[in-house]
Amino acid sequence: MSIITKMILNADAEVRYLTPGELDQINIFVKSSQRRLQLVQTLTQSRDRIIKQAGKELFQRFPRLVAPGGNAYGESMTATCLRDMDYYLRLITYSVAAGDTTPIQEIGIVGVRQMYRSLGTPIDAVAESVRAMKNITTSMLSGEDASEVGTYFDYLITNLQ
Ligand SMILES: CCC1=C(C)/C(=C/C2=NC(=C\c3[nH]c(/C=C4\NC(=O)[C@H](C)[C@H]4CC)c(C)c3CCC(=O)O)/C(CCC(=O)O)=C2C)NC1=O
Repeated sequence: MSIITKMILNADAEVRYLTPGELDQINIFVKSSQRRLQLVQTLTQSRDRIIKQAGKELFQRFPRLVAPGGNAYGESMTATCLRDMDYYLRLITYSVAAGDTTPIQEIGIVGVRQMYRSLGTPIDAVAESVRAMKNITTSMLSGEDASEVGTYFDYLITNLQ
């Protein structure tokens, strides 16, 4: 759901027209679209580097994850862990495109706690992997791009803890 869809649903639920404040928000969203799409492109192009580096930092910090008995132990489990990180980075790009946290929330947060519990995956370590991706990503960017993408990473991290 984009920020515009969300506003329309909210207004319709209250059987009212869009307010001047909402129109202002749409205006800001539309004006920033070129920058945001460029940002999505940058993140998409850098995904391998971001995930590889963040994975390295995660396993250095929590070596027990990849030690015998750890949830990401063994080549295929480690690859699945990195794949989950890729999933989350992809959801971040959806939210940057939509200007809204809904994609992260609906695809990546609802039900995920229970799922990771049943897999024996420590969710705090998943949150840590997202934090590592955030640090790498924001260090590649500047200004509005860094702060915007940082907001979505923070939203995800908070909801994974
Ligand atoms: C886009 C929404 C979405 C998410 C989030 C998702 C996650 C997801 N991660 C899974 C497994 C897994 N996830 C991990 C991840 C990790 N283990 C660790 O120790 C680390 C902390 C962490 C990496 C940061 C691992 C190792 C498995 C395999 C566990 C197993 O098979 O026992 C599985 C089980 C099925 C499978 O292996 O594919 C799902 C569904 N799938 C989705 O469609």
